Amino acid sequence: MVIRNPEIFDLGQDQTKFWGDQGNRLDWFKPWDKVLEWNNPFAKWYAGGKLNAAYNCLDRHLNGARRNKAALIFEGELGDYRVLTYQDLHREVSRFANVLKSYGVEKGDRVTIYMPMIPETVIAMLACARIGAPHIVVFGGFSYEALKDRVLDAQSKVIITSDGSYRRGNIIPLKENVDQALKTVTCVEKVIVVQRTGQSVAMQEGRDIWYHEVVKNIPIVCPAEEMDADDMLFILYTSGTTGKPKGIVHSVGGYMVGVSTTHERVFDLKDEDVYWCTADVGWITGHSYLVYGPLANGATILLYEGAPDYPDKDRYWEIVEKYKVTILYTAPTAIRTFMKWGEKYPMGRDISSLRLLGSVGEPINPDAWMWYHKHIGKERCPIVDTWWQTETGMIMITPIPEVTPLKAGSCAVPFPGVKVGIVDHQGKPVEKGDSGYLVVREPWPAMLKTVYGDDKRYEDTYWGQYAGMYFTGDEAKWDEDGYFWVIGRVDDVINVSGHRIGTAEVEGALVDHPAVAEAACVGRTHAVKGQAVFAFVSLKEGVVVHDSLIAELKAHVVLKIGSLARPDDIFLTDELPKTRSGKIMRRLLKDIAEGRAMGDTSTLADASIVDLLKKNVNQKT
Ligand code: 6R9
Repeated sequence: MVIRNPEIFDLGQDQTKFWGDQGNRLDWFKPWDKVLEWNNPFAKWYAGGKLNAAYNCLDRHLNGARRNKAALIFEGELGDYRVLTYQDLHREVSRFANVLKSYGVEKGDRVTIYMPMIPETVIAMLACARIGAPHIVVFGGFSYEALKDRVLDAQSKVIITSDGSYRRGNIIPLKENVDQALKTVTCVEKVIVVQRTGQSVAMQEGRDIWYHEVVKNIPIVCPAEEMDADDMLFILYTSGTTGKPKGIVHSVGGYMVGVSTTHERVFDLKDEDVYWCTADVGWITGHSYLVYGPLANGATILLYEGAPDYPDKDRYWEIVEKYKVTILYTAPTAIRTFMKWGEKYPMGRDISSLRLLGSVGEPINPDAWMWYHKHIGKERCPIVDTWWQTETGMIMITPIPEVTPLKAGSCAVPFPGVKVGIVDHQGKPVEKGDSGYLVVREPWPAMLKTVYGDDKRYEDTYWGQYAGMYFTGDEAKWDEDGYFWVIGRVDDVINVSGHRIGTAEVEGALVDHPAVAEAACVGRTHAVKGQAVFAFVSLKEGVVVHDSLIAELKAHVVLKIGSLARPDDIFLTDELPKTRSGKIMRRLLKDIAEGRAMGDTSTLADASIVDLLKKNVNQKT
């Protein structure tokens, strides 16, 4: 059934030969000695090679006609726009790299970027890459507490932020959040502030600097640092099963080969494309397929600052029409939102320039797939449903346009050079037609290098479940044609609108509130967001329940993490159902939250709690 193009699929056994060939797509200061040094589970890809990510995204495009090609088209929420050619972007990146150097940022120093979706954010990332300073991009929707955790864990020396960020006509006070976050932090020496919204902000003498002032008199030539292929390119924090988010470390060589290869092949990139990835740069999709992959390939990227419904619900389609976007890469939650708003919005705009559509972040339900295909792709554009993770760095399972026949709701087959499998709880491969845990069987170039500062956590979390296999935390099914259907997470991670939220993080935020004794969170199916957070909370003895308590608890989660983690429901209960050994029975709570018949309660310490919970939840919802 699957038509395989021999040129790109027939790898035989030799994965490293394939990735060795792909390595040649980049410019290297020094060629690698060995494609892969595998010291299970620690990999060194392109060992001995030297390169620079920013050089590969910019300098090498400057020799021919490409230097005048649009590298970045920026559309502001207010409708303002800017276009930077490759030459422009190269100049701005070099200039800002010199600014960072002038403040003592050296190779290996960490820099936190807490910004809106504006050109300076991309410039800042590439400037860090140019001088070999790993960046930590923190999503602008995270609270100051979440920002502080990340700054501290990475021990950042510099923060780059903006005065504020536009969101649906409102302003999010990013600089103010940075000030709050830094109250008790000592590692940060400088805060560089981009002026975006123009609102007044407090500038701390000696620490805070305006971007537009410091870039004025700085040289525009800055040589790119020669980095080992294995050096760190960036850290990106993501939620896991335990309390604190993990700093996922990606290294320069393997990551750049992985993202540029997949970006070109999966999106069937042509030189004249206008490529729009709607993900925020605060997520891995923004890193790999908005910045590094496309720019390494010399593509024209579109960067949109704002919300999809501002000023109206056709904003995305207005942008497609305005810039003649050819490739659109977005998330199922966005597609379901567009479905809810109705097809009149895309129909009112000329979106005929689109030729390829992508989906990422969570399983796409066949209904949403069909709607995307019909109303956006006009039954003409292939849809690439791409499965991957922050940790994998690059797309792992995906159709290849014009090569892999598509099935609505399936992410199809592994990318060439990637070996994934589905195993049962003993680690044995399941038969076609069955489901099990999704694993990766062999190292791949853009794989995470480690968890920042915690090699053991890296080993235990990802390679400790089944010997020699990378554990994804996802459950998937294999069909008769060998197509993969990802079902969802099997660990304590909730996927809200394509964003990973650890139940332990939300629980930690709730118990931090003085009224709360205990909390347990589960994901509940949600028509638009995929999943929503449902929290069960027991209060401390003597706490008086007042009308605004639930709202107060929700606000506390927003303060600790950000609005993306706000529980949709908080349910107060005297006790949480526990096993006799004292473990909270999450599966049971999930069944209750979903309104499902319940599973095995035989190990429950006090079965009457469940009846009570179920009755009360049903009454409430
Ligand atoms: C790229 C990204 C990773 C988790 C992953 C899985 C889910 C992502 C998916 C998908 C089904 C797809 N996921 N893409 N599930 N089909 N096409 O989203 O990274 O934020 O780390 O999330 O997202 O559950 O394990 P990240």
